[in-house]
Amino acid sequence: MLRELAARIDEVRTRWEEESGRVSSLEELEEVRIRYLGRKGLLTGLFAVLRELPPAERAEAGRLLNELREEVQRGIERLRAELEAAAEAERLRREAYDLTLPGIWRGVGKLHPLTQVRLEIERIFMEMGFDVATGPEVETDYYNFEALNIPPDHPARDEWDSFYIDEGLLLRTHTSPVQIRVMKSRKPPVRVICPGRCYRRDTPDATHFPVFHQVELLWVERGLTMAHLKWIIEEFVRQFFGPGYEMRFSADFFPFTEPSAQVHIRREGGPWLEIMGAGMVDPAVFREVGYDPEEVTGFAFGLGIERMAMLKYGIDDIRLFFQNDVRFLGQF
Ligand code: FA5
Repeated sequence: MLRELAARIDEVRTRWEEESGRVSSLEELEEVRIRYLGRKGLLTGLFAVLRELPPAERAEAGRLLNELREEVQRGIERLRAELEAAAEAERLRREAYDLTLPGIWRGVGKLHPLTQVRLEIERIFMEMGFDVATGPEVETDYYNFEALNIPPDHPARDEWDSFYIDEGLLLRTHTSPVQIRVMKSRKPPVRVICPGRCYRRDTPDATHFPVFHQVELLWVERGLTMAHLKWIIEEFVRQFFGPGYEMRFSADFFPFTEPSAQVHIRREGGPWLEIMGAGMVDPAVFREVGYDPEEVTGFAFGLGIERMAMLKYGIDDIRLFFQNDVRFLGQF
């Protein structure tokens, strides 16, 4: 009886050694465990036989059986540890970042050259003590023309022909209406710049576009003269362009300034380009906004941002700014 059981134990051991050697996953290991140690498992079956042995043989048979059971249990634990370690290593391998792969290039945006130039102009004047003010692009006829001493039939309206929204409402043709809005809301002294977009029925060419940008400047105080105006402009041009540029100051006419001037700039040897209109604020404008022209004087100018950018970067056609070609815009 004992010999018979011992032979079956050897059979089960041989089979176990063979089957456990083939286990390659935790699922298979669990199947093997159940087949040997489960409630109806091979070893459990042998323990049932044990109970049928004569008492004298039980102790020896029990020892043999327990030896096998421990062998199987240790084997299962070892295999489980190995398989879990392998699974963990595989998970780490799968989740690892490959630092040698090239990254995904998202590209970095840049400010439009007109924005860069506007910010530079604002910086220079803010350092000189000017505030920044803004006004609406959709303006009334009153602010765009009438308050600036341009009555309905004035010939200057041809030069500044606009896009009309309805009678009395239009897209502003310059930033000068912001002067009026500022003076009507503040007492002198006033020292502001007003950057913004303007619209005119101008046919596009190398130096004109129907949409463009200006920076208005207005300084009102006691005792200001044309000499102050000229100094401010010269100082600004010197800071903005640096050496290698020339400036030309000549007479002009605007209904809202008296006297009036225009300013041209060129790179040494290049063509002259008009950058601004300027002048001493006309007494009629001061009266319109409730300032006393006997008390204060002032000056103003309207500067074209596109023209400044063209001169600074050597761009010979204004239309390039509005074609939105990043190969062009990315250069600045
Ligand atoms: C004016 O607009 C006046 N408001 C300027 C002014 C302000 C004079 C305060 C006196 C006191 P003008 O039309 O010349 O003036 O325009 C001024 C500048 O705007 C020009 O020198 C030019 O640089 C720019 N500009 C005008 N029209 C265009 C256009 N169609 N495209 C690009 N730039 C333009």
